[in-house]
Amino acid sequence: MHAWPASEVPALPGKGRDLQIHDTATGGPVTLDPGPVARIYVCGITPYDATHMGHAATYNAFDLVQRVWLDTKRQVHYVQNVTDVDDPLLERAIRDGHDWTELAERETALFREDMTALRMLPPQHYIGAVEAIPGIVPLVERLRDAGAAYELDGDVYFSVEADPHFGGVSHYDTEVMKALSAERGGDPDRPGKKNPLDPMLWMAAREGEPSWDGGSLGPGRPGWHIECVAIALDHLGMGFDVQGGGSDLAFPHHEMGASHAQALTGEYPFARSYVHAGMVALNGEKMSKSKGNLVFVSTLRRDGVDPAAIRLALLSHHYRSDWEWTDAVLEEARQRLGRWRAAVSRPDGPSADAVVEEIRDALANDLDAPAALAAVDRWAALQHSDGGTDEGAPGLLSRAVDALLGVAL
Ligand code: 5CA
Ligand code: ZN
Repeated sequence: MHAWPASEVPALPGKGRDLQIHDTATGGPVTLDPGPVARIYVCGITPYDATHMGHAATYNAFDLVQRVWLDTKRQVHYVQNVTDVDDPLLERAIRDGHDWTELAERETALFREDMTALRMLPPQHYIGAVEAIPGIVPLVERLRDAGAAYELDGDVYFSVEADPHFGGVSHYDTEVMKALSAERGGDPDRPGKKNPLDPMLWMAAREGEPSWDGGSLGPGRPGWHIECVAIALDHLGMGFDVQGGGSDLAFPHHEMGASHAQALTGEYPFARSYVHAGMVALNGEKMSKSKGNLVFVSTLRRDGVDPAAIRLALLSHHYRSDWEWTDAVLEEARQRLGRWRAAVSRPDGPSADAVVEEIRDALANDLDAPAALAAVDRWAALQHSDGGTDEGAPGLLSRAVDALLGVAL
């Protein structure tokens, strides 16, 4: 699949910072130490509805990770998937009487537009589950042949016991895992499974559902976790720097993905860090397509809201906190954008050199975007009260806000 166009990232004077970030697997901060090419996999959307503010907040967090890396003059190798065949997508298509491929294509196209408008950096590889199927089948066959997977009425399940590190991403106990598995696409109560937590790798063709050639597995379609594993191994390999997504993906998705890959390769770890963004709520409940309590990026754009204001609204919350989307959050972001734009539109101003360092320090410290905004706020307030004589300052500040926060002033 094609991704979306990249907005340019201005180079800044001085030196970027190494990123320290909270890793779910170790439960604490880690200083990432990527090579000259940093590798990141971020789980993409299941395209059965438009991009909501929760999605946007999660992609914003991983966009910041990349901007910090780019500021250290590293290259970034970024891979993202699109779960363009899965139960919720098929169910929605049937409910609304749409063709599931058309629904997926339409919503993916809208997602690209939203990401472009928000100045999110595009992945180098944007891969759909359907196009990944030829790569998924041999992985499932290998797991089965190695005894790490088994058949149940034609479906193929992964055996969680095949990975000695199973549990090492989320660290949840078995009861919590079972509950989350039932909630998030698993089937812990299906009779005949070796372990209730075992996730499906390959689902045998069902009447009336799409299916693909599965070689020795028979016709069917892939399970959810193996999709991301196949795409990540194909384009990044083992031991990539960051596996990212919202906190609802820590278990089962990222736990199972890590175990699939570790069982397949015998290597550890799948990812060197697992980074999870908090959940955005609306009216007290997690924003979710299945619940329908959503504020869409595209609706706000259609209503004339500046995407830069949407982005500032996302940045005003720490990525790891759970927060609530409200009109007041957006209004505050609009006002901030207005103050910042007025401040950089003057030909000179207070020196911005220290502000650039403050933004860098804030982001390097577990992506503390609110602290970065506060630093820019202070500069803008000084500009509005005292002004300044540094002719390069407004330009430098705009470039820093663009390069490090993805906001065009
Ligand atoms: N296709 C899978 C990942 S392989 C999937 O989870 N798709 S999704 O469309 O449901 O979610 C896309 C991303 O948005 C995931 O990282 C998910 O954790 C994140 N996300 C979903 N809802 C919210 C929310 N309310 N707040 C923050 N992030 C969210
Ligand atoms: Zn995924």
